[in-house]
Amino acid sequence: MNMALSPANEVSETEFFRRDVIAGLRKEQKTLPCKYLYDEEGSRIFEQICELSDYYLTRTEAGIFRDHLPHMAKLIGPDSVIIEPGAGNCEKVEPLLQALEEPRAYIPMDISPEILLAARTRIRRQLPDLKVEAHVGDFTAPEAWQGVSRQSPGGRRVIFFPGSTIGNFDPEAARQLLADFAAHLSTGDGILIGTDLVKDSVVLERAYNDSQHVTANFNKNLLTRINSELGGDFDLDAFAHRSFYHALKQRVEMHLVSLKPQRVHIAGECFDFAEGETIHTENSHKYTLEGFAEMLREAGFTLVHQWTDGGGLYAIHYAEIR
Ligand code: AVI
Repeated sequence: MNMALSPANEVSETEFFRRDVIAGLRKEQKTLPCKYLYDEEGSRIFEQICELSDYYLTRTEAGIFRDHLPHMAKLIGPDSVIIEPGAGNCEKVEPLLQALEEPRAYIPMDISPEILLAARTRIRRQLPDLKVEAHVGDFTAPEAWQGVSRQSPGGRRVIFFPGSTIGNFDPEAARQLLADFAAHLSTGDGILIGTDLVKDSVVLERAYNDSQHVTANFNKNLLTRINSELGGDFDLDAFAHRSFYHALKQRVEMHLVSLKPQRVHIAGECFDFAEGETIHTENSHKYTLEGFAEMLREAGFTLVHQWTDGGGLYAIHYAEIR
């Protein structure tokens, strides 16, 4: 495993978190970066979200893969190298690796060495001929890509980016991320990427305000994290979870609403909240097929194919550098 890029040590990670929290809560519209939703507990709650019947994204994406893997594998071709930024436990890629014709290598990238190590062991057991080259690092940082070879000795290199993770980037940042991905590829290489689609706001709002309140726990866990890691004194009962679809911006916004006027202390600073004031904690952008094809084009890719489910809820796009 490439450990040269081990994550920042614990002290500086907490310091980054402190700075981001203080800066975000000082803004006119209070905000917190959504990446902080994923501490150990947040990641565990997110896995629960993926199992919810209201949250259609995960199972719909899995269904599209199930139905169209042979076509995807045919387009990618033999001897491919699959690169997965933010791979996590690497579970989503397994059916693809199984379907591909003699894939040459799999390169998962993640900030957690423990998760990567476990996944590498599992994949090696299942596909003993596949070279698995895990890279520890944050895929949005250029350093994380050092050591990920630009050259593939065999077939094409394909970036695998499922889960609608791109939706959590604002459109400009998403375009830039795709352009950065393109810069790590060469002519003939590709990207296989999942996005949630624009749809009826009732369906979207149900997915992000689930009846079992798991998404509410996920959102509020950010306050628990600030309390425990930064010595904050957020009263969790004094905030409510709220998600809504912003049709013009084509995104679901997730907020924490202050239920009363209150003052919160964090790391020696205080923050005042009016009743009804919110902390904006996440955006989840939704795309049309044409809109995302255009974004891929702007980033330097040529669209090859798009697959959707029967209900038109979700899409997987395959594009190449030509
Ligand atoms: C990780 N990401 C694609 C999820 C989404 O749907 O935007 C995060 C999430 N937030 C609330 N529910 C799920």
